[in-house]
Amino acid sequence: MNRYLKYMAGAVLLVIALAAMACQQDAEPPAQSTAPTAAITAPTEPAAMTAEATAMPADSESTSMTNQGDSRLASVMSRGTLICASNDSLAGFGFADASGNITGFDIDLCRAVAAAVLGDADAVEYRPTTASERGPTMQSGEVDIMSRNTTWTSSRNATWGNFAPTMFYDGQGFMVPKNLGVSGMMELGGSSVCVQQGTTTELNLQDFIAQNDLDIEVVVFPDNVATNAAYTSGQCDALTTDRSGLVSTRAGFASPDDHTILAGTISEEPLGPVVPHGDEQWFDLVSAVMSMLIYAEAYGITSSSVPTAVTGDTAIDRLFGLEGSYGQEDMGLSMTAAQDVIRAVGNYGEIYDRHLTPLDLQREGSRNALWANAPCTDCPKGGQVYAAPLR
Ligand SMILES: N[C@@H](CCC(=O)N[C@@H](CS)C(=O)NCC(=O)O)C(=O)O
Repeated sequence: MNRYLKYMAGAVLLVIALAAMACQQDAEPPAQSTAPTAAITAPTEPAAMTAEATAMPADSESTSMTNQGDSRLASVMSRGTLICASNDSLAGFGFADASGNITGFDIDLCRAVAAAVLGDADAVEYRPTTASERGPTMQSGEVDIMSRNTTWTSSRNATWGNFAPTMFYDGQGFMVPKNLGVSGMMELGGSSVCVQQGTTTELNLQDFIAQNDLDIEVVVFPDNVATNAAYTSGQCDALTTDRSGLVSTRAGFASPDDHTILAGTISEEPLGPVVPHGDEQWFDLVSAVMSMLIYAEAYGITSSSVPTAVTGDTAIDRLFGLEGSYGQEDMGLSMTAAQDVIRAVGNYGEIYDRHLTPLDLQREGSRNALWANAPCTDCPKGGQVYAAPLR
């Protein structure tokens, strides 16, 4: 019996020792997690994709600083301004006038965040950023937000920052001079196409050419101005970018009617704001500002009808901080932040009408209408514009 007990005790000890060894092995990081960053760049990816997804700033110190948990909200508040990477050459979305004032649909999102955090929509410092500068700019941590016709993709999400809800749903298209006689995208074989580097546009064009076995000469330029100038001077037969970008660009031509935007799109381009990785509170706050704009429209509240006393409508009262909470305390927002936001920039529909309706970018019937059963009575519905409910 004693011998049997001794045998059992030995067996139990052996099992415990083996289990401990196994646990230790589990605790080791898996081999692939220590693989060098370069492994992310699959050799089969097109060069442009590789460069876009992995471009890192020469000195990544400031990136690690933001990743260590410094509060972005605290630094914006102590600085007194929001630093916003923007476009300055795309009319309607982000465009600088002769005196350097930047306005547009994307710009108003930065203004809305500044109003939410600082109570002042003008407290924004803009950093005009070309397409290829976007990755390094986000990774450096030098801006608080980027709001600039930027497509949300998985690799950008993994390497540039977190994308807040989409502000404009788009797809890539082509524009040609009417006298080229091309009436569809599949007729572009044998032509040359101008495109800007560092964009999803450039990558999608490569896919489109390969998939359809088209003989297209791709002519790449470093920025918007150079790309458009090359197209208008006839250096290439066609211009490709997001359809909204084509509409905006064509509106600036001397003779817009001489150019056709071909029917159809070759990609998905959900355009929205990005915040640096490493600060969830800041990401949540920016996402909530998008919710404020969208739900203010859904509830029929405009810049001139912001309530400051309880209305009796629970959802409206919660949004404007008059009753209940949607998490303002946890996000570091004042209870009445939405009052400042909507008074300063208006609701989503007002922003759209101010900047995009003049370009003839039809909202009604497009994906940029509010979701199908949004509660408003006089807003365009049946689209995809939607964000986290405020509660
Ligand atoms: N949505 C696409 C294209 C964005 C883009 O940068 N488009 C060009 C052409 S419309 C632009 O805005 N360029 C301005 C610049 O780089 O100065 C992306 O995110 O890659």
